[in-house]
Amino acid sequence: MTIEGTYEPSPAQWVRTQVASYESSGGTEANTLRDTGLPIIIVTTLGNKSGHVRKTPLMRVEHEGQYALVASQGGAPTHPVWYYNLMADPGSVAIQDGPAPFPVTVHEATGDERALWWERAVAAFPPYAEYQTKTERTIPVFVAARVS
Ligand code: F42
Repeated sequence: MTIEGTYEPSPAQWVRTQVASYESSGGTEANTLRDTGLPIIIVTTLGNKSGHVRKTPLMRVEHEGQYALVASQGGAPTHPVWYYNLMADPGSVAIQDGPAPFPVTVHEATGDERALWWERAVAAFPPYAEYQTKTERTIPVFVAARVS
């Protein structure tokens, strides 16, 4: 299953290279954050302004088939712009975690749900905790569930 539209690769070379390698190898290559050994997933969204297909590597935070998508951007003061794509069209999202992408629906987690998924996210990728100390903004956490 794919999100229809013109794919617009990331302007960041390391990101678009990781996406290309991950997809062309069916998720068997370029599937970690650099040499950390920590797994990543590829999230496809629809550009909320361009309508183009955007692909974003994110750390893999998975629990019983659901995923957290953490809009950390290294603790930058602003959200990554894929955040606005998800907010605009949470029904046009796919995750690739292995050989092929699958459709998901996402919602932004708040309150206890966010606290639970934040704990899972930091367990999967401890730097998230440090990123949160670097910024005034509360790092958004989306929960993605497969569309059955
Ligand atoms: N980023 C995270 O936030 N969390 C992670 O866990 C994470 C892990 C990770 C692992 C591996 C890796 O290679 C990268 C990783 N990143 C992680 C970085 C992530 O892949 C993104 O590069 C980063 O989050 C920034 O996302 P971004 O969407 O802000 O990317 C920018 C650079 C970008 O692509 N900008 C485009 C451009 O042309 O400047 C526009 C993209 C876009 O979606 N445009 C929308 C459109 O309509 O087409 C409009 C968006 C708007 O409303 O302005």
